[in-house]
Amino acid sequence: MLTLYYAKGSSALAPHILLEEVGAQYAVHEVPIAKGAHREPEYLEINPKARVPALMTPEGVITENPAILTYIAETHPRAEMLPDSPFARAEANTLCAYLCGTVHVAFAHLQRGARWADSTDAQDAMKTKVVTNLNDCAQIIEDRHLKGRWALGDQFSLCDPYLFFVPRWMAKAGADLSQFPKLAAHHDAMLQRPAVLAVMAVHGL
Ligand SMILES: N[C@@H](CCC(=O)N[C@@H](CS)C(=O)NCC(=O)O)C(=O)O
Repeated sequence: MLTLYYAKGSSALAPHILLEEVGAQYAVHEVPIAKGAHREPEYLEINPKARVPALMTPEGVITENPAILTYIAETHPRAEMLPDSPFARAEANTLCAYLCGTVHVAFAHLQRGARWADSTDAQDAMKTKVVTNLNDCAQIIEDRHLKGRWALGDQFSLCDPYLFFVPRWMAKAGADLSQFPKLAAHHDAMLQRPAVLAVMAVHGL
């Protein structure tokens, strides 16, 4: 049995959607980060980084969205959430790594600037760059990574629930999604999927 540790509305939504999409047997455990539950000793034993998501598996805990998404895809091969060819897999990895290491971090400068600077002036300066940085990321995704109706083309994959977050991050930051028609269409297509709607309801979205 898998257990997903999640906070409502957090990026844990991505693996949560993927678990639903692949028909996994799983449980969820809410970690309300707004109440600081991710910093409590019980959760730090699960993930000492004090972040969600984390996925408890029979072999141990996995953290970091790209690793969690890949694990779910690889343990449910019949759902075909990872492409077969090494090159297409590398493209999937590239997008997930970009979302994790660049886009999510660019968004985090909006509310989590204290991770990088103590001075409020510096934190405010970081906030002023968030929309520009997210727009730059969105342009790269629009031009290079979004290959069709779904991220990798015609086939829904592990990238799609993660990519779903980009418009959400942009909206929270006040960026204008209408400049990115492919990303906007992807977001609309995600909202047509029963698994996405079911998981969003659990997250109160
Ligand atoms: N690189 C991590 C980022 C996880 C992350 O930053 N999660 C946020 C929620 S979306 C979090 O736990 N924030 C709590 C905090 O910053 O204190 C991943 O991809 O899983």
